[in-house]
Amino acid sequence: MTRRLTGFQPTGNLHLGNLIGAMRPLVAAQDRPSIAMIADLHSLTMEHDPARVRDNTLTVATVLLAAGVDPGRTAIIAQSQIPEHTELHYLLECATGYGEAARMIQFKEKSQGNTSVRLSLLTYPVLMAADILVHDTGQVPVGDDQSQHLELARTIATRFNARYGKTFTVPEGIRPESASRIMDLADPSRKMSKSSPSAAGRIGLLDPPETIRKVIARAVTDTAGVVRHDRDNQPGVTNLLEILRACSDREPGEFTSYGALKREVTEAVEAVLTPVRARYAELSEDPSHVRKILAEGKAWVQPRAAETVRRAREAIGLLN
Ligand code: AQP
Repeated sequence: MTRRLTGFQPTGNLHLGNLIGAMRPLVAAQDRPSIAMIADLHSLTMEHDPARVRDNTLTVATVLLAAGVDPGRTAIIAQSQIPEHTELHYLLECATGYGEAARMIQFKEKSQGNTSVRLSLLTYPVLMAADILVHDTGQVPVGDDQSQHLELARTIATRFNARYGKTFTVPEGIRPESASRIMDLADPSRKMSKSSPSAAGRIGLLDPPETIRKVIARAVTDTAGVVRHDRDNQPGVTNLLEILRACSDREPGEFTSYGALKREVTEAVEAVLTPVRARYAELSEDPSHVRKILAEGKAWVQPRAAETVRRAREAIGLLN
């Protein structure tokens, strides 16, 4: 059956968007072989605090478990602990043009106005291609911001196969439903994001209930005064309706005021996050358990990754 890979950067501030858009679909698809990869190497492409990357890596693994990812069915791995990712990265760089990497929109956006751009930011999409190809991944859930990178991964795989012989599975992107894109509560034109400097628009998965209540109470709405699902004209209200739908698993009813809508959203979000928080607290009591899960995930997927690298080395002309 087609293998699926979902990545999470350990950049802190995991939010409701990560849960609804990525963790829940991962849990829902656990009848298929899946890998949840914590992309710690990717988080080194921008200014970073070493201790935080390490802590955040364990936090993401713990939150994945708390959200219901079953390590018996989904391998949870830390990217850097499987050196085959970086070995394949180099081989793929030898099949990628400089121009291909430099024209990635995310590279342009993240490097713009930045005086010290890391070389790894340029080559990030090639590492992402290695992450996907090394595990013979058939499906990658991608949002709009990653679709160009997935296209590059497909191009590199296809080119490598054509030039050096069939080596890689060419992956397909699968689109999350548009409804699963959760927007920032303070600025609903942007997606809810870990790296947004302001926490005003973010519902943190581990935030206390009171903080979440306040963030929802202050969510930007509009002056229309009616609760309608209208993404173009009422993006804030529509986002709240989408959150409600995702958290209560039913179509929202009628609301007479924005206050009433926000109260119901708060309750629904709390109902979803309370068990995640409780499970997270339990798991945090024994950090060695989470490290063991990562070690088991590594042991599970590494033989296949090593075999892919062996094939790629052979094909490109290296001694095995
Ligand atoms: N707002 C969102 N709504 C739905 N899904 C989302 N995801 C991210 N934001 C939303 C999904 O969460 C997974 C992990 O994302 P990531 O760690 O790769 O980071 P990202 O996609 O770059 O978005 P973030 O979490 O907001 O981080 P920053 O701010 O660092 O860019 C992915 O499957 C993603 O689609």
